[in-house]
Amino acid sequence: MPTTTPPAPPIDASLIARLQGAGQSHLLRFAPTLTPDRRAALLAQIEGLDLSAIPSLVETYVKAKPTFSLAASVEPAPYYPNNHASKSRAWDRARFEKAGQDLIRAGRVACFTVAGGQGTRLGYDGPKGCYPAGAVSRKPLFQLFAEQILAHSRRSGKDVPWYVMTSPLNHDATVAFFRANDFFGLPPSSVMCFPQGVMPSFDMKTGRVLLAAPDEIATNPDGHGGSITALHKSGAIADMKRRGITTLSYFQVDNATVQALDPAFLGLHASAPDSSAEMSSKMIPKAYAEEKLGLFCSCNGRTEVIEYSDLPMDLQRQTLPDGTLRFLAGSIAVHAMSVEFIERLATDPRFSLPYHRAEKKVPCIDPETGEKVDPASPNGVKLERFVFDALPLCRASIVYETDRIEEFAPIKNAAGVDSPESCTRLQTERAARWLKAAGIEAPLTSDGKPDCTLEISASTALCASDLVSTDAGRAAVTRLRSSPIPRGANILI
Ligand code: UD2
Repeated sequence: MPTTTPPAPPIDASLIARLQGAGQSHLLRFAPTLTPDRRAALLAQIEGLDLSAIPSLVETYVKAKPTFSLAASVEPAPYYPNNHASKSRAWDRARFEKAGQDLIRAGRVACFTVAGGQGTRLGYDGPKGCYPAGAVSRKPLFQLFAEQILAHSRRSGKDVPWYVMTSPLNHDATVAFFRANDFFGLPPSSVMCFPQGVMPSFDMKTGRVLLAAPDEIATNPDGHGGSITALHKSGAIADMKRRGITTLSYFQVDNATVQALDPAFLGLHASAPDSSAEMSSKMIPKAYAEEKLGLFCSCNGRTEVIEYSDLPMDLQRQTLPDGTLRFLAGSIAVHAMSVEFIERLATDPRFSLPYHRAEKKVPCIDPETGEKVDPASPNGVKLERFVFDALPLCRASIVYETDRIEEFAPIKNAAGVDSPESCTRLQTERAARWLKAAGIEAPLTSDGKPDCTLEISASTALCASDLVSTDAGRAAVTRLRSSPIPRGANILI
């Protein structure tokens, strides 16, 4: 007997009405031509949209370009200087380092990596965490972080759980990568990957949601600010509470030299007198006024990050009498966050972070003809939320200065600034600096830069002092003493 596919059930009239009300009826244009399965998938995707919010999003962010309004009072945010003996603000490093170590030893700290970005600038086909970033070893970014987490876990005698936020676009590939690499030696039960939410991408001219295919809405990850909701929805917060985790060490997947856990920073976050222990941040001094880093500012008395594109350039160029930039504190997107703070925000029905608008090229189909469109110039608007917009929601928030060579070697672009090449150079400079402090000289070029490529594994040292204070560090230094580093060498230490 010939079998026939049963006709797809009619589309719910209330959905049709809601789509009409939101100006998005075109999303069903191809529904009659779809197989029941594909039609069901499209309808599920449409049901996942907050249709009632779309008209105002379109008016505010797509058809208009919201302008940034500067607070009445904008001052540079105060910060704890890297040099704890600094005259500007001395602080007791040993005390706060111990407080941070105690938190890690008590099993209260977990790492949290945001890895849901699309990595379009790098042009790498895969989750960015899989990118081979080790200067010598070519270890992937995920492995560089995993090895730090493992080293901290071994030293503290406590598992440090690791939460990794992916996006629906790279989740399966990320999980497969961890599995294929046996979680880089971490207990699989200590690694939790969960996808963030998505936003529909909009047609820049009409405000209509773009279709990626007749049966699929074009979407984009909802920004690292989506992490607050995703941590809650995914069950990650519940998991943290079960494990007794109180504090998250937040960092981006693109920074090869980030300190996955920094005891001094965690200690300041948890117990500095001016910290609410809700959300704290690390900064590096900007190298020059135009450097593209968000800036820590104190706006009407509250610490905030203002994107470099929003803070007027005349303010960014202001200098102090000694010539340093007045607005110096650039964000490297490293935060400490309390689990309680995230849960409080995520479960508050009034909680919402602002959207930021970006014009992008979004491949799609023509909603009239169904023909593929591969735009040569931006045709779409993507809306994202930024996690640092949660800073003003803290009761108080502190900023801690770190050192660029010690922990900021991001991979963002295929070449030039923040590229694999600059990341390799920075890893080498950091390794040469650590070795020098331990009495080992790397060969130098005439301009004083290392004339070799170096990488120090986290299992050898997590910081410069480990090279003289741990067995693994001392053994590495002894080996290098007996066979000095040749010019042009590639050495994994
Ligand atoms: C970010 C900061 C910038 C500075 C810089 C330091 C913003 C807007 N700007 O610039 O001020 O601190 O980093 O390196 O954040 N991600 C997700 N989901 C998303 C989008 C991004 O997980 O939906 C992750 C992404 O995988 C990456 C990180 O967030 O780890 C940064 O994303 P980006 O590349 O959009 O930010 P970037 O480099 O422009």
